Amino acid sequence: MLNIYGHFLSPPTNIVRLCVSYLGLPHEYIHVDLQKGEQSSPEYLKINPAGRVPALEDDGFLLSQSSAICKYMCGLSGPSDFYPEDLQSQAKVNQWSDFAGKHIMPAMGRLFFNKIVAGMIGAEIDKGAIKTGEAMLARDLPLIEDVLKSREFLAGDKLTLADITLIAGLEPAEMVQVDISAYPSIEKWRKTLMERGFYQRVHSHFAAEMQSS
Ligand SMILES: N[C@@H](CCC(=O)N[C@@H](CS)C(=O)NCC(=O)O)C(=O)O
Repeated sequence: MLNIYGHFLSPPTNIVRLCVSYLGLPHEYIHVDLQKGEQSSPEYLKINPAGRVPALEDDGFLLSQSSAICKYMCGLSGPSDFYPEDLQSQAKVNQWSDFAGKHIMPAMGRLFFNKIVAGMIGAEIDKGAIKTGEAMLARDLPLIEDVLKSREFLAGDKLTLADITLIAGLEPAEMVQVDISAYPSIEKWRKTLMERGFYQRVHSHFAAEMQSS
């Protein structure tokens, strides 16, 4: 049984939750309360010495970093279109997953931290970081829009880990006033994915857990 540690406001956690849901692997999800500092508790530091979520425990085997966790779970699940075995197909999935994880997610992270989290934890709002995040999105979302205009999914004609990474990265859009409707192909792709069972089994939308906690 896999134990997945995370927090619902953490996009990297949500990549892992969406991935395990898509793969249908039996697991237990354990909430780590970041606001209470549980990530720095001696118990949690034994699971992830970096003091961050997400983390995974598989019968004593410990792993962190959302991308590494997802690829490990894909390995457990076996070869599939979601994370293909063919070298070049897999490389393309990695390319787009990295693009989403290393460009879109940090851009959204700048907006999310400064527009939402800073207020929650009493940190100073960095307006420069908000501008940088917006500029990063203005540079990269048009490219993704062009890609999704020409094909159904980010890395080709099949849903892959790249789509999961992007959808998790874009989840806070409404909360941070990023207008996805300016990108009709992204909007259509996103709506279709959010209606699917694997997504709905995790949550109806980003931060849905906030309303019930
Ligand atoms: N690159 C890591 C990012 C992990 C990360 O930064 N997690 C944040 C939440 S989004 C965290 O745990 N922060 C708690 C802290 O820094 O104390 C991944 O993809 O897993």
